[in-house]
Amino acid sequence: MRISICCTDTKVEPWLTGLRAALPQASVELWAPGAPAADYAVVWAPPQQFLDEQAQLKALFNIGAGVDALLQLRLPPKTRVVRLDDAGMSVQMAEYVCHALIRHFREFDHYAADVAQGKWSYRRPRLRTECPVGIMGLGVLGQRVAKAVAQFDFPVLGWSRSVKQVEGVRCFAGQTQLPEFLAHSKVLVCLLPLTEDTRGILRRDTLSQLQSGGYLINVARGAHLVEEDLIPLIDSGHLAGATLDVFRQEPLPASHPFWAHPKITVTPHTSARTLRDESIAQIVGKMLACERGEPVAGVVDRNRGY
Ligand code: NDP
Ligand code: OXD
Repeated sequence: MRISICCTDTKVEPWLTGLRAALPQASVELWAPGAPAADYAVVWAPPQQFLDEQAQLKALFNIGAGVDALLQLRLPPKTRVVRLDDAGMSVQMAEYVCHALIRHFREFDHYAADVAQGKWSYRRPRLRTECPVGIMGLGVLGQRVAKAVAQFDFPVLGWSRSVKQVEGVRCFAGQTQLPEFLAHSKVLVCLLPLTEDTRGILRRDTLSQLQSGGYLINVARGAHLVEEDLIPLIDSGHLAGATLDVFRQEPLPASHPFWAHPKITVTPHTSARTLRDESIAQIVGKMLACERGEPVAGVVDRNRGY
């Protein structure tokens, strides 16, 4: 079995060492132009030349959950595209979202500001029943986040493409149920894949449908949000603020108004990092399953876009 690694913006040596150690019988090499044809590839943001040269691949393993950037490239038509399926990301995502939610709900930023001035002050406790959390995307990450949020007794709503039943979650599906889902949500968490259907889904008319005093947590992709629409909604008081981990342009340009806005928290696309050892174990397991002709989880449906 021949495996090619082609990852840009990533330290590749540890992936090479890890894959070689896990598959001693395979030939694992870093790709270079003109390299021999491989059976499988492990990729992150590969150049088009790689895909053009490696048209015979049985499967491409993306070392992330989102495949929006990969699907923009011209892919070999018969190659399966496989994404990471959790691999240690869902617990990180649950931590991140719960942290952002609780920091907002318990007004910890206000307490920090008071304490910084030496003030011992109290705020009126808020009711969880008045803070329903709507999660857009009930996939691997969205369901894990829903479970974590529900453990803090917030009412949880979820929205997906297909109809779902998830314990403890009031589920909505499809475009027709989007207005009802938004109208019943106060905190909105975006965990959708970026597709033609979801690009720009967080915009003035959708965010305006959230309950007044709403809060946005975007941990999916920057292009879900129409960035120009956010600050006016916050400054008008309709939204109380936002926590954003992803941006249309990353790194977020130094002049971007999100950096300085007092009600926007920015983090550098770090809510759920790819964990190398877990990911290598998952990818190797899937390669071996492919060799045995068995089905694997996380195969991307190119028509759906995720
Ligand atoms: P999944 O594919 O498991 O889940 C996607 C969910 O979105 C599914 O519930 C799906 O519905 C729903 N969905 C897709 N299209 C629509 C639509 N048009 N309308 C309504 N619902 C829709 O993905 P993951 O949970 O693994 O990951 C989600 C995204 O999170 C990734 O694509 C990536 O962009 C982002 N991400 C961000 C990270 C970060 O560090 N910031 C880290 C990892 C991922 P259905 O169930 O019906 O198919
Ligand atoms: C991913 C990401 O998609 O890190 O895995 O954004």
